[in-house]
Amino acid sequence: MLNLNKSKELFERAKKVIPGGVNSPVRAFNSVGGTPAFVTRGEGAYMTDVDGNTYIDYVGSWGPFIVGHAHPRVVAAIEKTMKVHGTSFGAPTELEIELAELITKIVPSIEMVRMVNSGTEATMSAIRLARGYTKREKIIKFEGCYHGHGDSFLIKAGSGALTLGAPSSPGVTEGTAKDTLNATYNDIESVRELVESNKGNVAAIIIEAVGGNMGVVPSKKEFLVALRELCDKEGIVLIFDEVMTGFRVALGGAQEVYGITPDLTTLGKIIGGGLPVGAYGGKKEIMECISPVGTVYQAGTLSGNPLAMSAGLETLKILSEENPYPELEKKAVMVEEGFKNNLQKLGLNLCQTRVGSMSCLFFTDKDVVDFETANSSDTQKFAAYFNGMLERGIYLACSQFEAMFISTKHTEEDLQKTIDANYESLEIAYKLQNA
Ligand code: KE4
Repeated sequence: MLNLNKSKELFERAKKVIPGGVNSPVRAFNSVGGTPAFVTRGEGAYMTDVDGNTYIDYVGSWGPFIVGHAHPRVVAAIEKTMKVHGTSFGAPTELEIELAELITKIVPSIEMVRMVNSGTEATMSAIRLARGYTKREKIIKFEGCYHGHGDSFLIKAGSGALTLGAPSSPGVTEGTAKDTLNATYNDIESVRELVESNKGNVAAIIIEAVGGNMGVVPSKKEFLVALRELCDKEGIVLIFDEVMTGFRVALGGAQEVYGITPDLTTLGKIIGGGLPVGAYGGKKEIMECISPVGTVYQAGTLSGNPLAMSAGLETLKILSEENPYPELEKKAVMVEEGFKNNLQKLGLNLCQTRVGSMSCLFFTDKDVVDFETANSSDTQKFAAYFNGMLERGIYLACSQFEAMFISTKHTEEDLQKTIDANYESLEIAYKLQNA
């Protein structure tokens, strides 16, 4: 049994002053049971908790740490900015230009980009921009996709909203909800029906080209092609929410993997290198509708602050210079094959999905292609598996409806240890232990 005594004490203390003891709901371990480990150190592929337990980390702060926790170059960049310049001025700085220039160089569809402080701010701003640009009201999202906690998105949402049983959140008014239409992922007919029944009034379609918030659910290429064609035909703004996939599944994100050009892209996680950064960008013609050039308003006290810019800039420089994607692919294939062999040995038929270094093991024998099939997973068995892995020093996302992230810092030894732990934890989850 893991010694989590100090975490237990801290959790009780936290719950007195923070709702659920956490500052983001999914962290509370509600869907897997037990006490969340309170972390005191992250380094490379590892995290250590207050009781001294060290884990191989496959959450990476929910995606940002593709080059590992506390990468020496990122730490040095943050230290330099803090010591030489400062943390925030509320005035323009050269660092913002550098990060914007690098993003627009790496992602050709992004001609201009605006920095914000989270993925939620990025997606909220992108749909406001699309509505202002098209003068239309409705947005189409996909059931099971998660675009942050903006009111317009908390209708049949994924991630923590799904995990904690409130995909459509209380507090979102009817007035807001009526302008959000939900289609079925990978089902172009469901999109066409909504477009037809709201002819001329759909401002944007927003999609995670690789769903990462109902577990990992890749979209089908032909679906995205049809989506692009439909948006072109109907004058709808196509928004790729690449907060999770940006710089993750390829340097150029999911749009590079699929070869589809969105009109707007939202970013987050990796572009902050572990500090709070989000961004939205795309066609100049659309982006110039944003204040102060245009009249669509969006602002932020700490947007583009030099401290966060330096962490994100250094992370993207490392990814651009080192091109770790072939290596990440090899590591991810090793884990996928190892899990597959374990499943065969145990006589289990579970669905694995993966795009690049983000993957998911679904506790269902269905082929997971959308929210409904993802939701057929046995979350009780996932919880038993999760705790088996945690006991063995493997830190996974504490929900069936999240992703497993491999970083440049995971070693082959780490991966083999994970594969071995996967075998034993599946035995526990399915009560297959040899007598
Ligand atoms: P943030 O506001 O949490 O920075 O980003 C929201 C967001 C937007 N779009 C996508 C595709 C996302 O995955 C996210 C946030 N992802 C979740 C993890 N699935 C954040 C973890 C959490 O909520 O604690």
